[in-house]
Amino acid sequence: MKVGFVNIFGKPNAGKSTLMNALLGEKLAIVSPKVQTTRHRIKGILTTADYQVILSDTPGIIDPKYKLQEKMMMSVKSALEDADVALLLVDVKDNWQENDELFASLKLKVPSIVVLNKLDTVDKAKLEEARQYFESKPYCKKVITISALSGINKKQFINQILPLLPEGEPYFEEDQLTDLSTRFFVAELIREKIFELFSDEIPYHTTVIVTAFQEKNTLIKISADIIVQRETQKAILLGNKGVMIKKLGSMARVEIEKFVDSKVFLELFIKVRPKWRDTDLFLKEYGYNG
Ligand code: GDP
Ligand code: K
Ligand code: MG
Repeated sequence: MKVGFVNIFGKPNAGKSTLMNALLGEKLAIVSPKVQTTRHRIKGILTTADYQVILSDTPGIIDPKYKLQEKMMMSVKSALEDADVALLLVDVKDNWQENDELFASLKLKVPSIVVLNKLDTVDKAKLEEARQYFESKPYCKKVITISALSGINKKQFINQILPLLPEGEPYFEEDQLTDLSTRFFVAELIREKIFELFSDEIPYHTTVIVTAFQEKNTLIKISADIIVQRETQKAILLGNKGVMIKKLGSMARVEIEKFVDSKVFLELFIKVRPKWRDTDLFLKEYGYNG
């Protein structure tokens, strides 16, 4: 069977996480209109009788400004190194040349497919022009055009990748969807709601860690810590008389219940950890290993 690692790269907001979820038919990667929502490399595994495709969603490629971002870019680097095929995702209405320069700078050693995303936002002529632009680039084996948001033809999409994958034995059991824990995804869903509810810098100064996960009869009891850098950020997250944290809790609970397919009791605590984004010990504790 065809077996291989297919890693998704691109600028922030190209739609990497949306594509990953569309291919898996399951929401593994959180999505937001804000850049740097994705902080980890997230694997999603597609297995049939004919193939096992191990997809990786990665953080958008940026110039790191603090240690957390350095760790994020290390996870991109490791994904670059173990890919069998690279999917280079482009928001088709974004500047093509900037994307080209980024891809050229990656010095890819594996076959690469340029995926032009958000075709719903441009006309046919523009899309064709973009296709021709990227087809002429040395790193580009082929161009695929999609709208990850409107839904993609999964079979057609995978069929374009399979010829580029090696033959081999599967790495994962056929029913395994990901290599990360349920606790990780629960924390991510809470983080997604923080991106939705709070503007400005709050989401970027915040991380979430699940501290307890207990199944009790028909209910799952989950506790999570929300880590911020300053008391003022804690006050914003709490809101007047705790109104914001309550709202966050109920929005996150709805998403988590869908994910774990069970009723959930969710308890959130806010903790202040000055400079956690720049402290190796904290980054490690919160699961940012690069
Ligand atoms: P990432 O940063 O590359 O992971 O991008 P996300 O998957 O988080 O998506 C960034 C934004 O683009 C979100 O608001 C998505 O809903 C939006 N988006 C993703 N794919 C499409 C698409 O095909 N069409 C349109 N119009 N928007 C999209
Ligand atoms: K995003
Ligand atoms: Mg993402």
